[in-house]
Amino acid sequence: MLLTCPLDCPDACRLKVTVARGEDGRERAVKLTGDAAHPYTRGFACAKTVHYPARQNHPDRPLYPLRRVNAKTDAEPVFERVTWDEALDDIAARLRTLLDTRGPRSVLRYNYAGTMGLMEGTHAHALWRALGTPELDETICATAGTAAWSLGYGTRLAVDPLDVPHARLIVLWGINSLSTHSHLTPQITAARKAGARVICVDPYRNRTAAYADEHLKIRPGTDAALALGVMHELFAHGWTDEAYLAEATLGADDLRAEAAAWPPERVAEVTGLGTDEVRAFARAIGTTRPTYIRVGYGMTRHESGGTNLRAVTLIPALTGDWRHRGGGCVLSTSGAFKLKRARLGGAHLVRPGTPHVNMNELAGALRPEAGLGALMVYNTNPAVVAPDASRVREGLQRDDLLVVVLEQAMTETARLADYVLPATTFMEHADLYTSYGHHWLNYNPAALEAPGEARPNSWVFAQLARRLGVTEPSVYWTVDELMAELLDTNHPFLEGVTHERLKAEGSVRLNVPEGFLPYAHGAETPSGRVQLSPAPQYRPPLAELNAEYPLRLLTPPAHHFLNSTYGNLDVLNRAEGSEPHALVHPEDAARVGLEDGAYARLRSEQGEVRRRVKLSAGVQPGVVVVEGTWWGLSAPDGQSINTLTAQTLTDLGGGSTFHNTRVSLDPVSSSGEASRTAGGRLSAAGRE
Ligand SMILES: Nc1nc2c(c(=O)[nH]1)N[C@H]1C(S)=C(S)[C@@H](COP(=O)(O)OP(=O)(O)OC[C@H]3O[C@@H](n4cnc5c(=O)[nH]c(N)nc54)[C@H](O)[C@@H]3O)O[C@H]1N2
Ligand SMILES: Nc1nc2c(c(=O)[nH]1)N[C@H]1C(S)=C(S)[C@@H](COP(=O)(O)OP(=O)(O)OC[C@H]3O[C@@H](n4cnc5c(=O)[nH]c(N)nc54)[C@H](O)[C@@H]3O)O[C@H]1N2
Ligand code: SF4
Ligand SMILES: [Mo]
Repeated sequence: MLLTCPLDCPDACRLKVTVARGEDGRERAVKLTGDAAHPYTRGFACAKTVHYPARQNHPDRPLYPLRRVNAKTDAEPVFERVTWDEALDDIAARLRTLLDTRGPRSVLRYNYAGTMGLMEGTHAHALWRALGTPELDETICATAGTAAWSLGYGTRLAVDPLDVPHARLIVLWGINSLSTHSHLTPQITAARKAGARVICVDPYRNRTAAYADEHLKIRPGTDAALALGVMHELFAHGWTDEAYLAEATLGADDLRAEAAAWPPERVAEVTGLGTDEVRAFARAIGTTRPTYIRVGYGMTRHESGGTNLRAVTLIPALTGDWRHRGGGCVLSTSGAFKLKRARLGGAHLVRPGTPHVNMNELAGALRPEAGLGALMVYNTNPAVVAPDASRVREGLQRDDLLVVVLEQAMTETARLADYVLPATTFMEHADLYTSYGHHWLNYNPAALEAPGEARPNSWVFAQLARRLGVTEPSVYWTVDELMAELLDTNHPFLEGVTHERLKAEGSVRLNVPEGFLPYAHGAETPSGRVQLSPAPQYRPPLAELNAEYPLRLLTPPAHHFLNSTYGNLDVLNRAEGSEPHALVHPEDAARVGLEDGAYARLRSEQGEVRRRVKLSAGVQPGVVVVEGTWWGLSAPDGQSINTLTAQTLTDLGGGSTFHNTRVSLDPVSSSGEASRTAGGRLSAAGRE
């Protein structure tokens, strides 16, 4: 069968899933590859999702509603199996009491993009909005980038990824695309075969840097300086497209004035690059048409991350690359999915004055004085992925806080729950999927019977809604009703993209024109032009490095993980080196007497972890890289890397700053316990 991958990844692949009937008569997924007929998936699934069947059939997967019977502060959780009615009646009663006595402020939904499904992801919020609980600002990943993009361009539109082979220069800037957007690689390779050069801008030699023709090993957080330096050269050498600037932009003079202050020498000083490197980079961009710049979220995860990204994304407005097929800049294709979203997720139910909680500030929201009585967690694993994770865990452990976790896996968040409610996977529920890396809209039917008593989020929330007396109809919509609503639009991009076709074909290309040039004549901003002013300005990090914290920690995604989704699979943990490693430059290691393979203590203002050191000349001196949000259970000290990260927000969009932590590094005398294998251990009572 063919299904779309639901994970938080730009590729939204079409997957070919092979099923086999087990001895119990139930069909299970046994093998997974990519659909060879899909023009973007091109027959391969990534190194991680080929193992999805093992995750779905994992022996520790929760299959029945579970109630915690021991204290949440005990090291090993003990759960007992209860019926759905027992669980739902008790949860609904406790929510009712909180809503009546302490008001909707006392209940918080906490969710992210564990599934990108519009039904099981976004629309699941409708119940909470009908109840008037606080709005969760979903800022952990993309909002700094989104806010930055919208200042310049309005909606996030993008070059068609199938047009990348037209580009003659490809700049991969703050994106480890070979790992995190792997289906872009065949497109880049095609461009390269046709003569394109590939440059990667990243503080360390990741897989993408190793693949590229050139790697600019930039100092973290300094991209605005490099972008302004490129602009300096574009203006100075007359490499700007004056016709485009006049027709399609506003504020070029402002940008010209700011860029004038950034000659290559100054850029080199700030970014750590060589003056000649900066000059050559600017020349390449200035003199190669089309230039395609693919940005990721990496450079946004800093205090000035929004501005840094905005500076980079404005470069093609100067070169006029937006007029050339395959040229321009891409953050996300998501703006092309012009669905009717007014009632998606109950957006129309949000009342004025509803309090907001920024999801990056969960640790703060869980402090007793913040007044929360219940946390409803779905599609996310905050005990591992949220900043300041040890405080998040302390909060989840409060005995006066009801923690309900809807999950497919016995995650560390689930292990801290009062109730674990077993969730279905994308093969077991129907849903609709957009993409942020291509232009296909996708539909999955419920292809496999759910094991045990696993249920979709939408089923659980409809059951709770009934018990809470909610009458708002959108809370009870089926997938078909949601699809009908979303497709009820006359936007040309959705012309011919019908319910019937989605069900019959599974993946339907938006009606985006062939050779789409999204900003060739302007942008979807209030003025209709690309907005270049106010000119972005470089700001050094507020938290400067000092004697106590001399190093900057980056914590980017791992090749074999998808955030924490695969952290319980031994095969993928092994592929990543069996335990998390800290990549350290030999000079930094020598300074404190650390050798390759030794254990080190990394300490930040938030906490400390123990990690095995891997020496690497591919890292900037002064920078430490720990790839992957490993489960704490797989780390030598049981801690998530987010024990070190802070709730600090970005300049735009209230985003996360995961690559901006200052740390110290010291040897530890004992080697630490041997790495443990992840996989939540269920008590006997919890298992069938
Ligand atoms: N294999 C794999 N794929 C994934 C994921 C995964 O966990 N694993 N996660 C998915 C998700 S949710 C997302 S959001 C995307 C994220 O995918 P990306 O956008 O690729 O990841 P980022 O964390 O944003 O980091 C990208 C790169 O930015 C670099 N970087 C950090 N700071 C700076 C800086 O100041 N300047 C510059 N120029 N570069 C910097 C990092 O070193 C890193 O190599 O990937 C998705 N795909
Ligand atoms: N240090 C550091 N931390 C980071 C990052 C980083 O680069 N560095 N990256 C950040 C980024 S970009 C992101 S997007 C976040 C991601 O963090 P999360 O959104 O928490 O993503 P995952 O860790 O993949 O966990 C998703 C969970 O959702 C569950 N799930 C999936 N589908 C369903 C479903 O249908 N129903 C239910 N009930 N559950 C489901 C999965 O089983 C899984 O446990 O992490 C952030 N954290
Ligand atoms: S995680 Fe991304 S690359 Fe891997 S199968 Fe899913 S959509 Fe494709
Ligand atoms: Mo993300």
